[in-house]
Amino acid sequence: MTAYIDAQALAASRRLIGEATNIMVLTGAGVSAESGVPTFRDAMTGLWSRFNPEELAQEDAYRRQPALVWEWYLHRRELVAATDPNPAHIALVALAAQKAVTLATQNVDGLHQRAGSRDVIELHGNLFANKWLDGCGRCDPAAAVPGMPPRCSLCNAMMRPGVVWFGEELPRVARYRAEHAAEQCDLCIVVGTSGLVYPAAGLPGAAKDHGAHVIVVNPEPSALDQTADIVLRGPAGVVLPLLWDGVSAASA
Ligand code: BJW
Repeated sequence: MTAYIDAQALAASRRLIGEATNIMVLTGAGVSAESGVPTFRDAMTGLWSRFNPEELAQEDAYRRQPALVWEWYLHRRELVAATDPNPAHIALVALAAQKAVTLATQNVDGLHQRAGSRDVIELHGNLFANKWLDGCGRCDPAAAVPGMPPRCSLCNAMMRPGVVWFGEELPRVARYRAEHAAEQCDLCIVVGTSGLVYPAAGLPGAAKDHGAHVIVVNPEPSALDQTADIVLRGPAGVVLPLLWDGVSAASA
């Protein structure tokens, strides 16, 4: 299964990881693919096959069709709840035990945290969190009126998932922490993202501009390949465990 991963690129990556003192990891949907979570831009299946996720993940879509979009999120919550972290998530926990690592994820699935990663920077929020759309300030989730979606019993505001939709600002602390990590790191490892969505996709470039090396792990070409010093073509669950395996030896 690993035969097609370039051995020289792997060895060079191990060397960079061994030498690094401050590593930033940026993950995207591909890191959870081997857990069975479809990537964001994978074609949706079953009942959802006629919808485009980019069109559903917007406030406008929610205002127009709240029941439909809420149901999509409930479906995804169920799907993710039935999955487990895979060897890629677990390898990142092992790396953080050996090196100073800041982990920023675009994923909303919480699988890094379930694997044991701490202080994960969630750039796009969390699938299992709720907040209010146009709430009155006194909205109480415990007193929400059940429905599709649930509503505030006081002002009738709609509950919405605590994720970042297109056109919305990223959580400020998360964005600040990620930008700071990108500027401070000496190695940025980018795993399983198409690199199409900003501002997250700008982080590896910022790291490079500040002198860091960049490694991209992805079985397919991505928009961030051109920023990378090394591209490792392979699934994260195979590539990452091979990389950390070499950390101690390279550091010695
Ligand atoms: C594997 C694998 C395996 C498969 N192993 N790999 C600059 C330029 C152009 C546009 C913009 C810009 N700045 C901002 C914008 C607009 C917009 C944007 O970027 N649009 C582009 C699409 C053009 N950005 C925004 O709107 C952001 N907000 C913003 O900028 O606000 C400004 C503002 C300031 C002040 C006030 C108000 C506003 C917000 C972006 C929010 C993104 N949200 C989503 C949805 C989250 C909720 C949900 O999940 O429903 O986040 S969109 C979606 O894309 C999701 C993802 O986190 C994100 C990134 O996707 P990702 O992770 O890369 O997944 P995929 O599917 O694209 O790729 C998977 C990859 O895995 C592939 O490469 C596979 O090959 C690979 N893979 N198997 C490793 N086994």
